[in-house]
Amino acid sequence: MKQTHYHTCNLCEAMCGIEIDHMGDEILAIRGDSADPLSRGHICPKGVALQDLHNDPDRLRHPVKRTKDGWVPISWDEALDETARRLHDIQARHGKNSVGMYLGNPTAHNHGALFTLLPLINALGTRQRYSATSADQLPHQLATWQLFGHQALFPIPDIDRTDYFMVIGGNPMASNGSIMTVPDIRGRLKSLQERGGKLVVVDPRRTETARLADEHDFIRPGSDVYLLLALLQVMFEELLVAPGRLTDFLDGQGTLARLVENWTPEKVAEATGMTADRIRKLARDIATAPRAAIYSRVGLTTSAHSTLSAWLVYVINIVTGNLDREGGVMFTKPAFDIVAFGALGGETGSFDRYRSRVHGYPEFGGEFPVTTLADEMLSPGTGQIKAFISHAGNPVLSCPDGNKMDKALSGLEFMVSIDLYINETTRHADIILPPTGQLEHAQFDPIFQAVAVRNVVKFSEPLVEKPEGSLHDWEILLGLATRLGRLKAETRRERFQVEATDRFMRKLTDRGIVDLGLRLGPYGTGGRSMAILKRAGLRSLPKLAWKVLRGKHKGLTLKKVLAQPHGIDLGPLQRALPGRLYTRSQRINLVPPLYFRALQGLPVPKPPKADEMLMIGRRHVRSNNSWLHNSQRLVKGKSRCNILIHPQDAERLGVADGDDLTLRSEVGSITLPAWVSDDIMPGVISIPHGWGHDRKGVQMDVARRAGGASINDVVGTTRVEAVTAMAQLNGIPVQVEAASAAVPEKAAG
Ligand SMILES: Nc1nc2c(c(=O)[nH]1)N[C@H]1C(S)=C(S)[C@@H](COP(=O)(O)OP(=O)(O)OC[C@H]3O[C@@H](n4cnc5c(=O)[nH]c(N)nc54)[C@H](O)[C@@H]3O)O[C@H]1N2
Ligand SMILES: Nc1nc2c(c(=O)[nH]1)N[C@H]1C(S)=C(S)[C@@H](COP(=O)(O)OP(=O)(O)OC[C@H]3O[C@@H](n4cnc5c(=O)[nH]c(N)nc54)[C@H](O)[C@@H]3O)O[C@H]1N2
Ligand code: SF4
Ligand SMILES: [Mo]
Repeated sequence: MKQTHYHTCNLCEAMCGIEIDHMGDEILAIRGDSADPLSRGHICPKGVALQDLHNDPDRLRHPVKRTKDGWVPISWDEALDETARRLHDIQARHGKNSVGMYLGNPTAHNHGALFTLLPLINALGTRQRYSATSADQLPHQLATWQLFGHQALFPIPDIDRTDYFMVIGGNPMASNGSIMTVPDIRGRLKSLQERGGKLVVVDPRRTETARLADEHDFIRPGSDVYLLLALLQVMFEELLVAPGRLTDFLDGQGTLARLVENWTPEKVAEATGMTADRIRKLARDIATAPRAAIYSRVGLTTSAHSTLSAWLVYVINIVTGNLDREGGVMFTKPAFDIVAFGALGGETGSFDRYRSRVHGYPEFGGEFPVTTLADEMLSPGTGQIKAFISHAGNPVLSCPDGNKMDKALSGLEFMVSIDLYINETTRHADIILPPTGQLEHAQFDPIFQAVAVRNVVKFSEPLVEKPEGSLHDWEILLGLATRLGRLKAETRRERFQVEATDRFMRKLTDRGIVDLGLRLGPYGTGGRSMAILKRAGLRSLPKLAWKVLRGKHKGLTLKKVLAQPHGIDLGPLQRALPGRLYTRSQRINLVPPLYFRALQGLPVPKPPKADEMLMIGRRHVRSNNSWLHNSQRLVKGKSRCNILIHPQDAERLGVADGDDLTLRSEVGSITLPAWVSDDIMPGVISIPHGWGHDRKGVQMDVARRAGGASINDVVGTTRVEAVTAMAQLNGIPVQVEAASAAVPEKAAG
């Protein structure tokens, strides 16, 4: 019998509600759910392709082990036991830090995994932790921690009420928003313009978002920091700085004014590729708009000087009085308040408490930057990574210098991947532990509900029962944590603790944690329990949990959320300051010392070198990082993995549209066809990341044939951001030539 199921797509951050017609396990159709209060029926092609993931014959359905004769299926007990034993053995011989762990992007989309990471991290006790954060949003998190006291307290553009929306280094029309959960961005931007508001885009490419914009400025990759400093200089000089009610809890205005004093538009114009007049106009427009939201994303945070740039964008929002203002950038009030829970666990943020072994890079939030991951595996000595865990990540394609990463992974003593596929990264694993697929587990989004442009809450049941003999991500992570814990426990007390945590989590399950979080959250009525937690810390949670869950509750509970399968609208963003601040003083210091120092070290802007080509990335609505290329529906047609290049540059290089170009850097070279168009700045080329699946051993049939190459084979690991050592993935200098003219690599050496 045909049934309809409501779900939330978890492929990107937009949290679109979807409506699935199905007969048991057979999916008949996937549409946007028009009753979803946030996405209002919006869906993109990836949402429809969830059925391809669900049915993909290449998706692993049971644990596999690599042997001389290839991959063989093994039982869960065997797989988990052996994994724990190997990890424990390596740590016993080489110390705790000999096991490395990397968490990829989908970890953030999987509530079960998020909830069970802590026991595994505790059981491992390694400092060799990594994640996609340092190839993505680290500078935003550093800035929110420094300014607002919490690494997850992000100001979100109040896009539905703003009059002036500036996007700098983001392309939400392709990405569907990031650290800004905003399904149906097109509709929302249209409404902005219909009510007389303006969309302004600053990007080296005329992107899909720029095409809708009222104004678009090309900017030279990596020069945003100079533009932002000049915007502030104009604002101070022309007395446009007006923080309004924020002044009551704001420090450092005088320092900031002095710091930006010399960064005049004239000084930065050539380096940015924008005129001084234009920069002045932008500063005045932002400052005089009744309500403005300046928003930046990966084009800024993965470029040169990303630490400073990310901070300056927030600073501009603050000094123009747009922080915590309706129509400006605001904080959410999420039903499951991960910000508050993070604080209970002491996870408000940290930086440079200790440094990495090989390059001395600073820790951030308990992790080292991915720019040193391969070197930590390759460089011998105490603390060398000998064993590795990858969870929902594909560092061979997503981290700088994929070939080095390949080499590093192939030299490990042991590797385990918790992943759905045998891909570029997991092919190096000894054991792969595949979790349930996207429609086989429940869906709740503690992270993305906390960064959405409206306060909403929703919990989706799985489409189908968990298939016999499969495990959810959280069960795998907990299974590993418990087994490791058992092997490590030395005292009776420690053994008791391991079993108690295991029992607690299995009894509670992912649903219990959601329920608990909702009851303790701002719409629950767990005020007293929350106060106890605040005093006693998260350690008291197990004791408190059952009391909270079994008690009578007037406020929000999981049951109430489940009764609304389309989700519950909790209203527009609301003012929250200064109460929401986590800084000790409950004030905002505009210029924390870290940024003061970083600014002293900022080099003077340089005009572009003649003939220098800078490579930037590109996202497309039919793709998602490295892992959705096994859906025929999404990859069909002409390959999108090509080199967008300006006609002037194409002419200089003697290539026409479709001809092959070879890119070279100090670490590698790739060849791809040219896409000649003036949608890109002269001197800049743009290529999407995450392609090139024909590496030996990849078992993704459609992806293998989809063509393309990985740009991270050209991006090296030495170009790191000065403060955090996070990856620079945009604005990479490369040599470009017609493939016909390229000297083969060997002969060139
Ligand atoms: N050059 C360049 N490089 C980039 C970027 C760029 O713009 N340019 N972007 C960077 C950014 S922003 C990011 S976030 C990273 C992403 O980098 P990664 O997170 O390392 O890579 P993904 O391509 O997202 O790979 C996700 C993996 O998770 C698996 N997976 C999917 N769902 C699940 C699940 O529910 N559970 C488990 N266990 N596994 C699952 C998939 O099979 C796949 O192997 O790439 C970064 N790299
Ligand atoms: N369809 C799709 N959606 C996705 C993803 C995907 O791969 N595909 N990935 C998801 C992930 S993990 C993330 S983090 C988000 C990212 O979300 P976004 O940040 O919106 O992603 P991008 O489309 O890469 O946008 C970055 C923009 O920065 C521009 N840019 C590059 N260098 C510079 C620079 O130096 N200065 C300025 N001003 N601009 C620059 C690029 O041209 C590009 O338009 O998207 C998420 N959503
Ligand atoms: S925009 Fe597409 S991929 Fe993102 S949540 Fe919506 S349907 Fe899923
Ligand atoms: Mo990302």
